[in-house]
Amino acid sequence: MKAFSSPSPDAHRRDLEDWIDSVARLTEATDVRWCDGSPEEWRELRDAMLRDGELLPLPPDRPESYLHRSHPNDVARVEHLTYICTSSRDDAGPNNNWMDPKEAHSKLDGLFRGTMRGRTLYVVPYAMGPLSSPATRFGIELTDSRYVVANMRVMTRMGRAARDAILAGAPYVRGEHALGGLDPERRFIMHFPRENRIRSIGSGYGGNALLGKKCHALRIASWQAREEGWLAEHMLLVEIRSPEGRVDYVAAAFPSACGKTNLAMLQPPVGYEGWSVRTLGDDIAWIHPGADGRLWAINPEAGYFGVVPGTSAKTNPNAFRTIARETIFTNVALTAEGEPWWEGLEGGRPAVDWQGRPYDPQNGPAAHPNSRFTVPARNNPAWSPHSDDPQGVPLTAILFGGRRARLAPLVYEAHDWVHGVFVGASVSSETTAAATGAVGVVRRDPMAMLPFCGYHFGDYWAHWLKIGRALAHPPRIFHVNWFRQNPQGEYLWPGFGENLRVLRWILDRCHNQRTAVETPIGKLPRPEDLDLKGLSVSEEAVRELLCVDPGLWAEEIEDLATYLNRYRPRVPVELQDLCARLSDTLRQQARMPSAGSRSSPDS
Ligand code: OXD
Ligand code: MN
Repeated sequence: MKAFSSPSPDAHRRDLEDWIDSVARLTEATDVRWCDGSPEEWRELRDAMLRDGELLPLPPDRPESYLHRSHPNDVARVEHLTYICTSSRDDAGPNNNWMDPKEAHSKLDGLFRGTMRGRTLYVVPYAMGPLSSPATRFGIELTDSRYVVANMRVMTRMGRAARDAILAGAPYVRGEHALGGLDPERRFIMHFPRENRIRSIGSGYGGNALLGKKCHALRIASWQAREEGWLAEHMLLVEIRSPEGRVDYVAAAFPSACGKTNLAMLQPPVGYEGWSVRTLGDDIAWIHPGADGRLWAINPEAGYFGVVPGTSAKTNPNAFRTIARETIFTNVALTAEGEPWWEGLEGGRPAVDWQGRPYDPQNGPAAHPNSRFTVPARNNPAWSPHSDDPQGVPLTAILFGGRRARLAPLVYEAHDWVHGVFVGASVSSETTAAATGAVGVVRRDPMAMLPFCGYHFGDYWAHWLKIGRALAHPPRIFHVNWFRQNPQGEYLWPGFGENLRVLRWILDRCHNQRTAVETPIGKLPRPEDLDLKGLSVSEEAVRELLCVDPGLWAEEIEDLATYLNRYRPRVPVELQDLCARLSDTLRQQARMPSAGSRSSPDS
């Protein structure tokens, strides 16, 4: 790896150089290396990591794949140590931890000081989005972690082209990352939206350390998006082609562990052979109003950083094939033959757990439940070439969803954009104790953005409303729940590939080809509106899946109103009014005597 020649003396370059110099001086880095993203650079980096045990080789049947083991105290995002630093606390909102920027910088200066003594500071220029897209944004991450460089190389368009664009004057986000001994007491992930700057110390884990992802593409980008009139969302992006050749693009936001990757990589079920479902993105979508009055979306990322456990040829064949090569596994177990192993994988047995200890079930799962794969998106057999379209793809529908055992029906459609924003604001998910089937705690996670929105949620919802008001052809908004259970705690819907049946109804609705039934919470299909051919779901289960219980919903809306009140006075009045009206209607319905106390669309 060689350093690039020194930049020409214009102000932009000087600024950039001064910044890198100041970080190198503060951290006392021994040397500074620009990354160019070339194969030679990767080989050199990889060989050095293999030499030092930072990467472990995997058998040759997994070409170009490696295992990395994190420090056991550093295996997940740390929401309680993640801050938005704005001069006014109100701008960050109750949905974020806040620190005054001056105080934050002085704390971080102390923590960064001397952390790279004897170490190399890597300069990682990257693009979020296809290089030729007007929606694309740039960043530079400074880091002393080779694992971060290796991951950024996969997750972003990293290297020479991004560097050239930045040197030519493109604005960029400044990211500073130091491992800092991985001390949880000295760990902070801080965002300075007014400075386009991120400073992260004390963690080498994905979302804390790969600054292009959650930090840049969601927290900083959501702030920029509000100022510039677009949306930076925690959404998958998927292309669906019907046998008649109709092509639709759908964006969907679900909280963690609700099947975003599975939906993005959906394999059409038996009977849907003429359909094609292709992936554009599994985690983040940047969405812009187009001149044609529609919303257009790009996936700013170039790779997947997905949860490994549960991935199998049965649950997600596309993901399974995607990670067969060129994959960095983080914190999975190994078999006696040295093959990667995780819970949910069919076949094989763990011999060594994710910490490198002989496997002992007493120590918990063999693979860490948050173990990850990092892999280029292009490895996905269902990768959509439209992922590289500079203008993005036009959205037919936006989906919100969560994991609700008893409450939300399989699918419902928002009445209009404002109601859709309300539906997004109501996103929530339950934890379930799988062994007992007991229903757990509800976590409210509006638009699945709770850990990722870089500003006050009240302002965020107002921004969503404003975007919608300007659209001549807004996508329709739906809510889905693949996780509805019967009173015995059994799932009523098979999920996975069969979800295409629900998407089919959704898309037909968008093309005005299906009717729906009005309920207070939105429009629902009748059982006969869903294509259930060849599916062994009982009529009773379907009725249950499409049932809206006004009593439960009245309680839900009350709980939601209490939650929204936390964001007053910035909650848009439209949402408050909607909440109040819906609450009245549901309460009235819930008080109706016997027969009317449960309303389902076919009753
Ligand atoms: C992720 C997350 O890792 O949302 O994508 O937690
Ligand atoms: Mn995510």
